[in-house]
Amino acid sequence: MRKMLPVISGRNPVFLLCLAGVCISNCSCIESGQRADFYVDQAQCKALTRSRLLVEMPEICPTPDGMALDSEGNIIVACPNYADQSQPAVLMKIDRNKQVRLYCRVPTHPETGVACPMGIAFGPDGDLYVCDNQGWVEANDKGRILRLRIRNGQVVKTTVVADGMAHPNGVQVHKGKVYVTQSMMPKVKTDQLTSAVYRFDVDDVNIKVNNTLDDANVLIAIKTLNMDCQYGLDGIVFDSKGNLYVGNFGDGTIHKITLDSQGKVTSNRILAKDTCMRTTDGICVDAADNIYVADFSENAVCRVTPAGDVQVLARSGDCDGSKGGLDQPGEPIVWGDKLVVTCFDMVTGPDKVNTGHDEPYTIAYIDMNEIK
Ligand SMILES: [Ca+2]
Ligand SMILES: [Ca+2]
Repeated sequence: MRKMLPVISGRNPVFLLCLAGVCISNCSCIESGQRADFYVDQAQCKALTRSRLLVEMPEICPTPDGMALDSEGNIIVACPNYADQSQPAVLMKIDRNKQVRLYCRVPTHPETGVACPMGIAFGPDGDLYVCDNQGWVEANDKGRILRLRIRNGQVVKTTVVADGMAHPNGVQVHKGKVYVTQSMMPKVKTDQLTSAVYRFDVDDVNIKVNNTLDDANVLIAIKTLNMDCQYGLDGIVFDSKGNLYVGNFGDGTIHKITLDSQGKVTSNRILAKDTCMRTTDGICVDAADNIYVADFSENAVCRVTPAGDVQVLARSGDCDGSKGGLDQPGEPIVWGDKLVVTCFDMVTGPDKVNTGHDEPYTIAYIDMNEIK
């Protein structure tokens, strides 16, 4: 029997506020850190165009999140269903005709009885790597990296790559390695939140993660300086040259990380930070190495050029998504001439444009011809 997780409201309020990325205290922020008043009124940030509706998702996908393209060019969407834990976590498929159907159910955790798929990425053999973020609703160390072999709508083989993770969120597969962001590492007792990128081998099995900086799989750890939004590394992508980029959600920054031929980190710097980009959730890259950023809190999508310049591409006010608005954008992906954006539509708080979870559950897009 499935064990139900509690609904997201009303439990563990401090943690939930932290998850929501809203003010957790009226602290005085350190000089070098981000703070709410760094950002300008978004009305001053002119968007290049507007988003449109791609598809409405069925009720089994109330909180669409991570995406990946399969070998046929279909979009696979992860649906952790935080907004309705009575729904089983699923992966959905959107084909080129914009038909939406169930791709597969995600294997549940043996203890919690649920699965919480967020970031997803295909590996070299077509297996799908899934961040199962068990700790998103309520803090725990039960998060997993799953490797799923999916055939004809069924998971025919499940491998637990890593287990015991506090908050796995984004994933990319690159040159035989699986790179994962852990957005929160509460065991690491630093004044500002520490988060990290973990790296596993594509063939790793049952790696036990302890969520400290002593973990052998930690590639790099970064603090989130914005004390108004203590939520760390989130979106993750590689460019065509093999540079690694991660978004530090609370700081609204994009870090550029370079690696040598042995995979060792050789540099880490902030590529982009802008008064018009408040939060950096999911990110993706185009053929010219522009990075697209879901600005979760601002209902906006931004573009970061390889030089680090930031443009707001589209932005929406508080909305339900029915007219194609950005209803709390979670992750973008380039799909032909469209920039497709999931609308997470879940989290509320004083720094969030979104004021409520609402039907319909939507995926929006931006016409890339309009943002050239
Ligand atoms: Ca909605
Ligand atoms: Ca909404």
